[in-house]
Amino acid sequence: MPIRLPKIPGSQITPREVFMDRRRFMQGATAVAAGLGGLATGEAVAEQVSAKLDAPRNSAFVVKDELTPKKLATTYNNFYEFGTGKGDPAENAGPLKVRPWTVEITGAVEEPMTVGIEDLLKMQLEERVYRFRCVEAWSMVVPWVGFELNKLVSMVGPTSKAKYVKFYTAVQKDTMTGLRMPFIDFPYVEGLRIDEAMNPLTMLTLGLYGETLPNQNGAPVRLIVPWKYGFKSVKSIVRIEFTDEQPKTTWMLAGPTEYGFYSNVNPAVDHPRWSQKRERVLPGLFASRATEPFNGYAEQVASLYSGMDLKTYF
Ligand SMILES: Nc1nc2c(c(=O)[nH]1)N[C@H]1C(S)=C(S)[C@@H](COP(=O)(O)O)O[C@H]1N2
Ligand SMILES: [Mo]
Repeated sequence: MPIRLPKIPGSQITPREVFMDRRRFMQGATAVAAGLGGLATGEAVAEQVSAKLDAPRNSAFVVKDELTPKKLATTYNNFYEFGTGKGDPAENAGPLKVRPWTVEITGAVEEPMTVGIEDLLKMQLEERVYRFRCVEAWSMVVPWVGFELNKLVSMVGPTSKAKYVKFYTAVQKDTMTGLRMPFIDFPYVEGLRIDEAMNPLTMLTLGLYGETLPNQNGAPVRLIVPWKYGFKSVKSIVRIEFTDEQPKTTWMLAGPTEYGFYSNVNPAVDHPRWSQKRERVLPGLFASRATEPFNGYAEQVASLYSGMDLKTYF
C-alpha cells in the first residue's frame, strides 16, 4: 500500500485542521532563530531545504570517539529505495521531494494528528553523538540533531492498546529509483515496542553535523535507535502508527531467519552468514573494534529485556 505524499502547497502545510494542537506543540519549541542559524522562521527553513541546524550538544549523550568524517556519513549509505549500492543514495536521492512533508500519527492514540515538518523543526532540538552500528558489521560515530521521540509520543497520548509503534517511510514512485526490488516490499516499515520508543535514547532526527538531513540520510525526518542495528533507524518517515500487534518489519519479511524484530546489537548472536563480534570502524579499512552489547548502551537499555532470551528474540 503506497503512501502518497499530500499534494498541498507549502503555505498550507500546517493548517489548524491537520495540526490539531499546535499550541501544546509550541510549548516545546525553542526560539527558532536560535536553532536555525539566523533564519527567521521555520517556514524559511522549509524553503531552504538544506540549511544549518545548530543545536546545543547534550553532553550526557556523547560517544567520546572521533567523529566519522561527514563526507563519509553522507556518501556511504543504505537507503534501498534509491539502490542497493552504498554510493547509490547520495547519487540518486537528490530528487526526493522533501517539501511539503507531513508525518501522520495514527492508531491507538488519544489525539491522532498530522504534523508538518516545520513544526518538528521548531521542537527543542539537541545534538547527540551516537555510535551507529550497521548489521553489516561496520560502525560510525555521528552527531545527530533531533529530539527524544517520547516528547512527540506524550503529545498524542498512546492508549492502553498502544503496545508497539510502527514507522513507515515515504513511497515516491517518481523519485525513488529502487522500488522494484525482489524480496523487499515498500513502503519500508520498522517497529519498536512502546517502551523502546519511549526510551530517552530514541531520537526523532532532523539533522546531522549541524545541518538538516541530506536526502540520502533520510530527509527530512528519520529515526535513530542507537542500541539497535542500523536498519531499525527508518528514514524519511511519513507515518507513525501505534498498534497492539508487533509490526512485521521490512527486514523480517525479507529474511525472517536473518532479521528479527528486536535487532539489538549483540556480539553474542551472530548473523547466520557472518560474525557480529567485531565491527569495522569507518572509514578505516582495517580499524576494527569489539562490538559492545547493545552497542555500548547496555546501562540505559539492558533492563528493557530482562528475562528475555536474546538468542530467541534476536
Ligand atoms: N527507508 C529506509 N530506511 C533505512 C534503510 C533503507 O533501506 N530504507 N536502511 C537502513 C539501514 S540498513 C541503515 S544501516 C541505515 C543507514 O543510515 P545512514 O545511511 O544515514 O547511515 O538506514 C536504515 N534506514
Ligand atoms: Mo544497516
